[in-house]
Amino acid sequence: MSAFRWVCESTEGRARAGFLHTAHGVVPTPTFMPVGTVGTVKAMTMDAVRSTGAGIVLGNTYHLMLRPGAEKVRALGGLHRFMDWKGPILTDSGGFQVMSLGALRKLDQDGVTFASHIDGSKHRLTPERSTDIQHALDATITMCFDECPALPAPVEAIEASMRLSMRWAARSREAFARREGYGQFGIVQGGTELGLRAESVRALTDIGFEGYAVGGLAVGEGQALMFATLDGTVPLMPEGAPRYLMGVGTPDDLLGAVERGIDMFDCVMPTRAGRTARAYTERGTLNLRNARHALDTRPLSPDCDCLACTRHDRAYLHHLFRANEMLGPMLLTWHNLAYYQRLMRGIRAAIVAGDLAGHAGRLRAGWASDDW
Ligand code: PRF
Ligand code: ZN
Repeated sequence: MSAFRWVCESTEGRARAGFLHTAHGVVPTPTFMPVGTVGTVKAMTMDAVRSTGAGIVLGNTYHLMLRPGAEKVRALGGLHRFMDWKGPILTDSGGFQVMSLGALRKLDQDGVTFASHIDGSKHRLTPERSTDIQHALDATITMCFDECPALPAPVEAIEASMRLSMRWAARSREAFARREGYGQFGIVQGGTELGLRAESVRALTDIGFEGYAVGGLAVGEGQALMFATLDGTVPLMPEGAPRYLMGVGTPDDLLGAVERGIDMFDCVMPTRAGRTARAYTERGTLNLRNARHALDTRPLSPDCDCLACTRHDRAYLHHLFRANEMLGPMLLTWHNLAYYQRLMRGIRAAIVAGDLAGHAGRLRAGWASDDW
């Protein structure tokens, strides 16, 4: 089995094309990870997820510890077998979900105590417990247990939170069981304060991880501030390790972040939007519930090889959503994930060909055209 490593293939400006080698296979980067929160990419079979070209998926410590429970997943052969995904799986560490789900919670220096959003039962997560759970799930990539403050927040609060996350990162690393082909990522925090971001990168590189994530963004600061923060942060991160921007984003966010040196992404957008009739395409987004699609016999996107685009037309998709049929969310989730994977393949090919600048211009012109 090969060691966990990221190998650069080519660069254009700060953008990188490479390969992530793991115990569960090799993933070309930049890559987008579909979100499989509770051991399922909602509305999709794993064969359908595979057919879009996805190479790695994400799972969640928080949700899986509550249901069915990490020990149950371990007893059932680990998350790969449980959900039928043989490729790499990255699991988020839980802290972000405890906060973002607004669960009743109490944060202290040691960890966080919270009430389950399912039945109100009391649970506790610490860096050690989160890391152990991710081990029980058999995550290919384990994330550090961190805290992500909502923005805007007072600088002092962001500073204290970042320093807490760095102490938790050291404890997460201590608790991590090293295995060939498996890795653990540190998470850079510090809001939009570049000085705090630099301190956070130093703290994490001193500990040493197989990869580094940028957390604490896309939490209300807006795209311009997010990009400015990446401009000041990513160049400080180790060149030889994969870089992951957590919870981002729109196609335009992904393109801008790749241009700034990011290799990995995850986001609920393509799957969540698909369930609510919103489609991402080369020509911007559209809502299939809109009456203008009722008699439209064109495919959703002529460039797409997904089932929704090759076997059905816009009028049928419109009908499915108006009739609240479950095939509507299924087909549109499939399409959106196919679009996100096609987007990443195109961006990667452009970096390798040395034409990211030209490709980016054409992508942005297409999204702006809104040509229906
Ligand atoms: N930390 C963790 N998970 C996350 C984030 C974070 O800061 C974000 C921020 N966009 C999304 N998911 N652990
Ligand atoms: Zn499609």
